[in-house]
Amino acid sequence: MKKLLLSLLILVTLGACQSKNSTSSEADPAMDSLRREVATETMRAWQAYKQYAWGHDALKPLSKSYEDWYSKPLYISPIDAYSTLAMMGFNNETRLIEQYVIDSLNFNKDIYAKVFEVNIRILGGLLSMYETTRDQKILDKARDFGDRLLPAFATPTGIPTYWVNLSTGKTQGDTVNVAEAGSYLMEFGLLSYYTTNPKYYQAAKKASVAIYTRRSPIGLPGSVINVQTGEWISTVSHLCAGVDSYYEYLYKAYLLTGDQDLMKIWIESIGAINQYLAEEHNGRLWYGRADMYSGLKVNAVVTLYDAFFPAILVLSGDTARAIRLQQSWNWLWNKHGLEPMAYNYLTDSITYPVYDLNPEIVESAAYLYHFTGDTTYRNMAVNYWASIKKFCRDEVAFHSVENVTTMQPRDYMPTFFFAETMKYLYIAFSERQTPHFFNSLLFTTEAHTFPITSFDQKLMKERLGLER
Ligand code: DMJ
Repeated sequence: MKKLLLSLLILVTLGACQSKNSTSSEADPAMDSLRREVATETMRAWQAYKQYAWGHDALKPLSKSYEDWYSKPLYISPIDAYSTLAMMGFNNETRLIEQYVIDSLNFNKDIYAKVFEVNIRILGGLLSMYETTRDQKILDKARDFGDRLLPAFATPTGIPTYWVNLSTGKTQGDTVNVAEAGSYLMEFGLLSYYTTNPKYYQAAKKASVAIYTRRSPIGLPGSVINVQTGEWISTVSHLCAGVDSYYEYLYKAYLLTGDQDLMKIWIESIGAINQYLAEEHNGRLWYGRADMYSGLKVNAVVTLYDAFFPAILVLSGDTARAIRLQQSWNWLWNKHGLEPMAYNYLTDSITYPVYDLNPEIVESAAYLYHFTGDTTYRNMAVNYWASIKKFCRDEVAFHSVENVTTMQPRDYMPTFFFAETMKYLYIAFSERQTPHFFNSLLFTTEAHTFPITSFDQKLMKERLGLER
């Protein structure tokens, strides 16, 4: 009897191990229930936003109030949340947002907005709304907003200033980081496609190419630049926060537009990244910081934003490095229960302990699961979701954390929690299909989605001004 029980136990354990790390695309009731839970929790947080912060930019869930980015609100949370609510099928809510955008949203506001941040959140969100609805009035809002951003690009280098006044078009801020300089190819490319006006894409491309042409002889850009002179303010090269989406958009915008120049820049860039920034430490792969001219490492501080990179690696075909890098980030997450904003992998110390409900590690787990079919990555997402519920869920929604070693709460729910974190969790727990999420949809850096097949490549070339 004992023997029989033992054999049964071994069989059950083996079965459990197999399902833990297997390659499967079969429906899994546990995942289905997690997916539904993510949708329910998204709706709970959304209802809290509506109750306590409607008409404003972001929810402060602990004080049950709101925070606006500027002296006048830009309605950032709903615009950012739209594509996630649409993916989850919350059609009453998406209609409500569409109506508000059409009836009440007016960008003619005398405020200086951060060009990078409002591009990825507001312009990206509006374009995804247009892709879903095909409502001309929404495209008009997106075009109006794009036109208000364009004056920022009228610099000698073509790299946008940090701020633009949405009403007057006046600009401020001559120093920007590389992400702020070169993360417009997707949104501006889409805007050119929909409006048939190449001026947006051409401005975005000029800015990204301006970074590329100022690379060092070994192929690395710096990280901070003067938009008037094109002089590097920081010659430290990395792919961490402040540079990340420049690289992300080279590859993703190539997929969107078919622009061969971007592919050429990407190939050269990824070669230099792997040669000079990659570093092994204690058997783990990291991407550190190096001097752009010598290629020598200057710093081993990484940021949780860098966890977007496994997603780009697997998307661009380098699954081996994607897996190794995801393992490093997963290790760091498990060390604390959530990831710290900045961490030094050589000294094994946290240099900035905040966790802001960021999506990147979940994003990469979702990509790896759907690309490889290996449930290891889906199980990573199960673990991330469990920690987020444990440490960040509150009475009405979810909040950031001041310090991942004490889990001290911070009274703020960033807009990308709706746009990205909840969307990538939902996708990680969704059944694999053919084609899967990441080869049927294009995701902007803020995870606004666009079906790949909805773009005619011949029209794309004409409308973006790629025909020579
Ligand atoms: C998002 O706003 C975007 O993904 C951006 O490119 C960098 N990361 C934040 C969220 O962490």
